[in-house]
Amino acid sequence: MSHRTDLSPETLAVHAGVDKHEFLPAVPPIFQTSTFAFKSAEHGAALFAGEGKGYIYSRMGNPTTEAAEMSVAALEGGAKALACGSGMAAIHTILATLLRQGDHMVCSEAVYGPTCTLIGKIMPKWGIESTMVDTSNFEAVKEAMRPNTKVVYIETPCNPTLVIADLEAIGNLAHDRGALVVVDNTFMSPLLQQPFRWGADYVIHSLTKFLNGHADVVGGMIVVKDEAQYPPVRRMLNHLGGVLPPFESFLVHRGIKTLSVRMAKHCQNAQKIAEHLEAHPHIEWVLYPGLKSHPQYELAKKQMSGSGAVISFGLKGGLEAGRAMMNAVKLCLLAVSLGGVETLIQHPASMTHASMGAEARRQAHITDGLVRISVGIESVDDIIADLDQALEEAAAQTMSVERERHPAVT
Ligand code: LCS
Repeated sequence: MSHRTDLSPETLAVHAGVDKHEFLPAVPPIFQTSTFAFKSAEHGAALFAGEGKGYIYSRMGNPTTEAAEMSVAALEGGAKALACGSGMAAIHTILATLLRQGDHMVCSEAVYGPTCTLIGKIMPKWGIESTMVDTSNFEAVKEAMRPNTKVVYIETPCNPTLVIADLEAIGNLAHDRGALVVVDNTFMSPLLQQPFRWGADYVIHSLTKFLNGHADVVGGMIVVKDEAQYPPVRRMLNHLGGVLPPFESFLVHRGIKTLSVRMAKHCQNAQKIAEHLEAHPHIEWVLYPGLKSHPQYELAKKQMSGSGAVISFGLKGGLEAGRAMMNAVKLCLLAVSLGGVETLIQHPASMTHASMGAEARRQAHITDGLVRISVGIESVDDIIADLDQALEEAAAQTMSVERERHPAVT
């Protein structure tokens, strides 16, 4: 598995992973098979011994899955990649590879809810402790490091608070202390941020989001920087078993071909919507890395080449108004997930980040009033019209509830 490094990301998105097959198809075929026949007993034994080229069993490798893996590895500038059955399977697999009983990890405090639950509640059962910190605060990361810290796990921008960690500074710190850096690059995709350039050792993705981009696959990816990092992760994935099946691999590889045009449109739409919301009379606050008001706006410009599709905001009427707004949208889908072509709106405290528990949410500044949208690639005017009518409806409803509670209010 190797790829050219002289090509631009737009070109790699279209071509990487398209190996030349004997019939020269423009698109790699779907090897919808669980197992592969050996030419002889000796051939089978050689493949099991890791000698020679060939496939054994689709949990241990499949050509269609490999095509998707090569594509993401090329885009991230990594050596190899391993496709997993979900983003969570990718996170579990990489942490199980890198950590053992008695180890400690430092983790961004605002991460996708189930990531927080895996690291904060499940891994301690296996003797692996963690400290959750605000990774946008370098001093806090430094303070959280212990002699047995083996992994620093970063989501940047964080889900859903969109705070941004300085990948270069944290990478240097972690390496000085003998720890490895794992970056969840889901919110950016390799088109907008390449963590290996800033010192990351492993990059993971939920393929479910921008990489596949069409809301029809659940998948994950682990990308390794150097070839030598691959075998232990491969062995762990083979044994944990959370692999991506061939058909899903095909869909992901197909989705990636349009990643560059989708990301450009996502960013363009989201910037306009973030600016619109920031100026809207019913909106209390907006967080989006492309707004000058974002606390790490300068850092975002340094390590990201676009601001992404996710915007978090709060309404003046708080949680009640946010709920009313989500119930009033007509074009946007009231649904979790992000990074697909359609605009989605959801409420992290009661949905994606419910499993973390109230205390972890409070620490991570995931307030009850926070509403998150993932901006799709529809006409931006249509999205804005839908958000505006939903905000008006929410304001009218909140006002009438106030009137019922306090009849004196006019
Ligand atoms: N990492 C990030 C940053 C995520 O946002 C998600 C899922 C995952 C990992 C896990 O990936 P999965 O297993 O779902 O493929 N985020 C979701 C979200 O914000 N809404 O629904 C899923």
